[in-house]
Amino acid sequence: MPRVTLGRVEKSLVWAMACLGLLSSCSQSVFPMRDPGAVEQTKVLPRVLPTPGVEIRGTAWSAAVPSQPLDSQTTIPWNNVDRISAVLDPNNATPAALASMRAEDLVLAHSSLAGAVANVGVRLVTILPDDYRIEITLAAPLASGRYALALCFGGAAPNQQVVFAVVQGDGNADGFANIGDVLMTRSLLGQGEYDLRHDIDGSGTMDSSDWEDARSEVGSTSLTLIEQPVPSCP
Ligand SMILES: [Ca+2]
Ligand SMILES: [Ca+2]
Repeated sequence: MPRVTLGRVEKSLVWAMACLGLLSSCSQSVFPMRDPGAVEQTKVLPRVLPTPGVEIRGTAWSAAVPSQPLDSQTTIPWNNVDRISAVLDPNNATPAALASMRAEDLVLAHSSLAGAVANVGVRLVTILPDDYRIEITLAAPLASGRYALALCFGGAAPNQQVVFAVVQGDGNADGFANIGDVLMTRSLLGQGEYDLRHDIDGSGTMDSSDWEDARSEVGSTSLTLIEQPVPSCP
């Protein structure tokens, strides 16, 4: 039997006939219909990207000192950190969803060295939807203790928490602020070397005020003794 080959015109006619006879399937293949229920099922809650994740800095820091990544394994040694920024996963939040965020959707809870948990006062929340970035300016610098930054989106419990610790003056990152930090700061000063972790005020230079700041923090408690704060959503 001779093989029949369809030309472009014939193929178009066959396609048109198929569409007329099976209108619903044709329209769905050409113009996929969106199931309203499917939109709800795929709705996901915002979460912080692992990289760059959360960054911190002090508004009094030198502009030459870059924001520092928040590493939950390492203490924050600076004594004037009052800004936290986070980049959210674009796969979990649309710019429109971010634009509708409220300041109450972000909660920062603090567990003090004595173990008391309280929400931290926030002065300003800036949301940059196109960059998926949220920026929190605190009412006061972070005191020593453990913190949990929580994202709250309509639920009683946070949908994500980022936990971190502050031990002001802990330049050598061992979890304690003690004489070892003071001696190392003094040694660096003597050698004319700069280390951001020992630049306790983030001024971009090391001088006697950093040494004094480290000395004033001697005796802070190890954070392993502090309970993790549990933020409550509004
Ligand atoms: Ca230390
Ligand atoms: Ca300094």
